[in-house]
Amino acid sequence: MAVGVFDSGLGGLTVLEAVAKRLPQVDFVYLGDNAHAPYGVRSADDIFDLTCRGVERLWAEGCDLVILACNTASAAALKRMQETWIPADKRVLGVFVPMIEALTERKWGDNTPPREVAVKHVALFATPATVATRAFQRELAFRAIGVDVEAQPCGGVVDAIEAGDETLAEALVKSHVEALKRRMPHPEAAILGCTHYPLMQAAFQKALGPEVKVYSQPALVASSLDDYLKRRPEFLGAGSVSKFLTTGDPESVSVHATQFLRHGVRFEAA
Ligand code: DGN
Repeated sequence: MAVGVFDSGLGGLTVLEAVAKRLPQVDFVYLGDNAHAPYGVRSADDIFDLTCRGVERLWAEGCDLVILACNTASAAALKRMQETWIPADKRVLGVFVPMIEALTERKWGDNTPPREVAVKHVALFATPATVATRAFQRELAFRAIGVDVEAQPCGGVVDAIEAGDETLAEALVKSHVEALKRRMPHPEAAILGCTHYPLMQAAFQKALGPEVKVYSQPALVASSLDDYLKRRPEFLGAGSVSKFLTTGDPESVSVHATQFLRHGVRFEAA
């Protein structure tokens, strides 16, 4: 049985690369909803509908477990999907919980009551839609008390990365970090809550300063999935297949993805 990885576009490839490297014995099917990207500026209802459609497409590929690599989808749609829509024989996991578990030094599935943790001031960088949901703060409150989260909507960064304009992306990161620091001058930790930001991790670290611990998703999601699959051996396969689907134009998405990852990827029409 393959594991599905869903994203609004190409950013989730950063997560796919990390999970495929960590779990070479698992088959993955990636679906990028390029026809409707970016999600970061859409309404919550819209994001819910598009994400459900994408997840259904991955179920049709035999992926009974789907990871929402997209933070915007995880923040705006996952809770509602879990409460109202996902059938009992399927699982859909998001990307916030692995970061929160790392931040609060909890193990996967530790559901004990919230407790004090070492980190008290956390900066969250994400798309405007993700920030607006406050989903990160809600998930954190289940696990930790006494943590102050300051969230910075990072408008423009995804578009600059997608356009391959590294200079603009760096300038935007610097100005978003400065804006955040005016409200929280000394964060101890920073969460990069968007699929694209791992590509700008060095710029975030430089602007934040060396004393700030930066949490980036791909490796944390990979390690959390590794823990989860230890209890679900039915997902272990030949590990040779990664299939790439897109709702957009496969030719141009393949070209774009190859530039994004700096190695060849071939997408098929979803
Ligand atoms: N994949 C989105 C996220 O992680 O928030 C970023 C791209 C977008 O749709 N805005």
